[in-house]
Amino acid sequence: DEKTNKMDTSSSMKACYNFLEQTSRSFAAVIQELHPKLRDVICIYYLVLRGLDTIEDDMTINIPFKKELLINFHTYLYEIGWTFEESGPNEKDAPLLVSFNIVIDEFLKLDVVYQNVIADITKEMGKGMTIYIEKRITTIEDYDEYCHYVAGLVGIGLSKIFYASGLEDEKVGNARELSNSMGLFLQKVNIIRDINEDLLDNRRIWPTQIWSNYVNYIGDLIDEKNVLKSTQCLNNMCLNSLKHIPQVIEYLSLIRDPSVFKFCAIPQVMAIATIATCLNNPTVLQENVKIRKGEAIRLIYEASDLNNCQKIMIRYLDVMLKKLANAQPDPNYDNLVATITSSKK
Ligand code: PS7
Ligand code: MN
Ligand code: MN
Ligand code: MN
Ligand code: MN
Ligand code: MN
Repeated sequence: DEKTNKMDTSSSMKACYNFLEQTSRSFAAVIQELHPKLRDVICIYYLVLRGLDTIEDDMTINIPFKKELLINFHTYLYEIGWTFEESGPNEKDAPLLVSFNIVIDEFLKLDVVYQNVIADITKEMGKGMTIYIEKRITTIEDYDEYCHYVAGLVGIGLSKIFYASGLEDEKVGNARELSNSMGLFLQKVNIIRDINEDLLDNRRIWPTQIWSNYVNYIGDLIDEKNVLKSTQCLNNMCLNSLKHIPQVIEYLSLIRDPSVFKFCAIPQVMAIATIATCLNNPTVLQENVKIRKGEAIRLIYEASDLNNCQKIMIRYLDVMLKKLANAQPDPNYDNLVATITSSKK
């Protein structure tokens, strides 16, 4: 049945998988391994949100026009032939928007239940991105709200799709808070790891409520003369992200289908490994640190069930405790040790 499914793949769906491979190194593999009932839906869901994010990230589009595009993006999903060709030269995902009509064709072939979830999430995310064009991320509450719009909503939509496919229980479909945490953890790790590149692009995502305890200006975080304070700030950001781990484990415990489990779990264990690398690591402030290739391959192989995922989590939490034991005095030390220790239970 998997074979017939592959033979039925239209040339426009094949083009969509090509876009997926071009735009995401990490998600392409896990999406392709999904149960045939989910593979195409999630590929299209990914490409729609990637298109929206490409507009959000494009700093060459003037603000009134960008707002209009973000707010209305969900309606373009129903406009046969719609494309966008004015994306800036620095946007690596521009080809997707230039050929977006292909994604629309495939979107309109999806079951209406899936179309509705994708369009609703796109609408809410576009609205949230528009709010944060002008609104600064000042408090930790703002930070969680921004991450909800750009990643928590992705998780909420995925859970609804899993339930609609019949592969997962209604409990998953309704798990809003846990799904939100799945997205928040991934997004926060991305925001921590990308601090240098985001600041150079004039994107300020670390909340003032956190960085102002360490530096006078957000740009000072990547200035080498502030390395001690900035590393403490980095550790505070790591601490903030680690609080989502218990909910991540709880969400994973609800998942039944093995392909859905791997799809959900692999990005989360990669994120844990990334935080373990970033913690107390001043290199993060200067460049984009990555986990080693061999480590990533091992994680993909290992993250096959809940027991293994808990083992992986504990392994990395122990790595973090060891790193902290050798660290300079840090005001976050006690909180970090307490949060890490309680996550292990
Ligand atoms: C539909 C799989 C599994 C319940 C494009 C997966 C960009 C971290 O900013 O590309 O370019 O550096 O490195 C993904 C929850 C969302 C959250 C968010 C759609 C997990 C548009 C991923 C992905 C929920 C906004 C990719 C959130 O990082 O970012 C599908 C459960 C897109 C998930 C963005 C970020 C994703 C992200 P950047 P990256
Ligand atoms: Mn973005
Ligand atoms: Mn982005
Ligand atoms: Mn980026
Ligand atoms: Mn990023
Ligand atoms: Mn990225």
